[in-house]
Amino acid sequence: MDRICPELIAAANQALTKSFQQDFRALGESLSRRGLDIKNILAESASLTVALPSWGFSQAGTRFGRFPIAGEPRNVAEKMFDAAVVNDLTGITPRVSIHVPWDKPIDSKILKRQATSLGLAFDSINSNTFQDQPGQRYSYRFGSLSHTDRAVRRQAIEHHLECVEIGRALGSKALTVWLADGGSFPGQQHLRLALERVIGSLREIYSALPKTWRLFTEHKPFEPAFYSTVVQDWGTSLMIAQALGPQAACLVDLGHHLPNCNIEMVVARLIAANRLGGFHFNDSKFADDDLSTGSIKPYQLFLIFNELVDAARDPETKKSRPPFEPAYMIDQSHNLKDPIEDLMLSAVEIHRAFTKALLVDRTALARYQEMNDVVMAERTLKVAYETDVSPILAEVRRQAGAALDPVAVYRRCGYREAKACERRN
Ligand SMILES: [Mn+2]
Repeated sequence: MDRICPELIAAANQALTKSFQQDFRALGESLSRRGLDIKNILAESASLTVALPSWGFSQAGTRFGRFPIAGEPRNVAEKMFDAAVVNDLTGITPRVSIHVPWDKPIDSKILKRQATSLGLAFDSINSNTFQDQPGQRYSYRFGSLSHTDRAVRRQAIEHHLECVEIGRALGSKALTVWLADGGSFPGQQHLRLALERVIGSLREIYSALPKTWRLFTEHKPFEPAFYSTVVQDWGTSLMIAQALGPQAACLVDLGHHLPNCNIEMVVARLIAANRLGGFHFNDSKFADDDLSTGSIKPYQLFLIFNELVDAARDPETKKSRPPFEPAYMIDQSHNLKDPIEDLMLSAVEIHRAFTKALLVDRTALARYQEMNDVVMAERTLKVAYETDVSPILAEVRRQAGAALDPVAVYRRCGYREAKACERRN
């Protein structure tokens, strides 16, 4: 069993049709009382797609342990089948982001062919210079692109050039640099020189980037370095992007901020600088980057999409070069949940936040902001946020041939049980 059969999805949808249609009609009526046409919202809502992380299909566990479930994928080809299940049932996740070397293809042509046959394409390619790989000449123990030794930096640069080559063969259009360099103790690293070396190394990578590609850097305040991460916040990430050139942009991982950080402000500033590259979606309670998207702070996710929708509708942003096209991707760890179920539900939560942001009455909001009417301005956002857009999300899925209720179909089809028999080590 490799795909969810379309007849099964259609039959499951058929059983829900009556109640679904009632809910959709009721929402349409309530939106029309607010001057909104559900057909227009539906069309805009259907424009969202989110990429899936190749590393998100197994139980990654925590530093304390890993509790694998039966039927986990053993290689990148098996991960592609799992990704196809997520996309077949949600209809909004048609791309996979590959991590090298964890999911380095043995033959990129064969992997690309498999992806195409599953209705999938490839998103950005992700590097890894935060672990030593077997056979590697120099260690990254004291850093990679920021290392004091030029030979180590050269090795890390070469790895990124290899990622670009693999990405080219797969049809990727972006390189995401996972840069964990930093120091765990005061005095360990010269703070300014470490950044200079990172920018120098990235310049060499940037100069080898195909002209149609983008290069994303991700910031993170700590971990694995516990005192000073070289790219610790969006300011440093922006400095790097501006030093490199127009193809470089900043990636915002929602879990890579210190507690209580106003992430929608970070997003607004990066948009203003025309350097918002995209997102790694996840959620966080304390300072982690592992929890399911929308599981802890759904209002924050909505407020982030509110900035994105606002910018997308702004005539000034429409004129920006390179164009305003943030890349959306999930980057979370699955410790307890079945990764396929969690990725489906996370994609739906991202879709939900985006669709709610489409409902914001921006004319009224601008007026209240001009009048300094704080209560009504906030209320305008809350009215959109409090609207249950589930029927719109379901209709987008239905029109894409996907499931009204993805998890229910997944549980009924027995995919995981079939894989548990097939995928024995
Ligand atoms: Mn990330």
